[in-house]
Amino acid sequence: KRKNPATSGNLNHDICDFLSELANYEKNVNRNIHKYNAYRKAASAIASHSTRLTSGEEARKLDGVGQKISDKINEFLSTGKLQKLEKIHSDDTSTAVTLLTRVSGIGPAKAKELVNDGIRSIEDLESHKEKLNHHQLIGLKYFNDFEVKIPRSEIEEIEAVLVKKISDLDSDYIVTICGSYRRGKSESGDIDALITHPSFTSDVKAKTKSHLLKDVTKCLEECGLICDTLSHGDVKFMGACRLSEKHPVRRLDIRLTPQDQYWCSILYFTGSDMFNKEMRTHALQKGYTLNEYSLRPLGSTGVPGEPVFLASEKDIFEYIDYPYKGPDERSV
Ligand code: DCP
Ligand code: MG
Ligand code: MN
Repeated sequence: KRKNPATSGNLNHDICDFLSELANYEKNVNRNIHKYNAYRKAASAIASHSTRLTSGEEARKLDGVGQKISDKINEFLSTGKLQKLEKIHSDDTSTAVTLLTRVSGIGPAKAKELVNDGIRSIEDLESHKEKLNHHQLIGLKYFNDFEVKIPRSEIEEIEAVLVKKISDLDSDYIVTICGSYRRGKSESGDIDALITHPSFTSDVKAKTKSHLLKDVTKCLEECGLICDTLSHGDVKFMGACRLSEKHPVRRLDIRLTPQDQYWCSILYFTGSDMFNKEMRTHALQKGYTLNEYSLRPLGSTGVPGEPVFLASEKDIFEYIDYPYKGPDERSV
């Protein structure tokens, strides 16, 4: 039986760490999403392995670990380091690109562009703010705060404020904190709030209901929880919040979902992203297409039909014949 990494220690965390670092390098520096996914898949399989790996060959037996990664594990186990990583660390351009992508709103392409312009540090960014858009400026302003993980207890407090303020506004709203918090993690990178309201269904244009999200963000701004906005659309808010002056500023994402798409949204927004990927692949094998909005059967020509009616998250698993996993079993 697989151990749940959300609740138990990972005996191979050093191996997972170097695989994650290689994954980020592939994403941010080489912009190779395939390799990024391959390293992450291997890291996640190894993270849920219940014993300490003693060789690459042993790791090779796990789903997602191929020969190249197996060789790297052998090198790491015998020398305590990795030539490939040593080389990456000694490369100034890679180091600078990796650093700049840690700023919220700066992606791999923008980071490369900045490095090409001679910008290599956070201090350099501070003196070239004209190169940054609104989101990136807020990312820079809270660079240190956003890097700090959010303890579960603090999200519980933020959840209480969100639920109280939003239900005072209109008791018909339903608020659910998703993301790693819903998966039971003891700390999270940000707060992912999903809201729905009975007056918003998929047959009405999001534009005509965008006040539902605006009213919420306005109210949370007025009570001092939201302190900055990165972006604000009809159904998606990205911003920053803080419980008090004494707390770090935290990243807050809020999504407004039509009521009839609630179960697919909650499944999507709970993740993990790799779990979603796996589940969508499984759905396709069973003749369904699954996304954050709906589950639809694929006809013989591959054209999606009407969304199936769902009354729970469990229904989605049942339709595609996928063994049910509770949120705390979805961190892989
Ligand atoms: N998501 C996804 N694919 C992506 C990004 C996100 O499926 N490329 C979904 C699954 C995630 C959820 O959205 O769990 C929230 O995204 P986050 O980036 O906030 O990730 P987590 O909440 O899982 O982790 P963290 O603690 O880092 O916030
Ligand atoms: Mg999150
Ligand atoms: Mn998020």
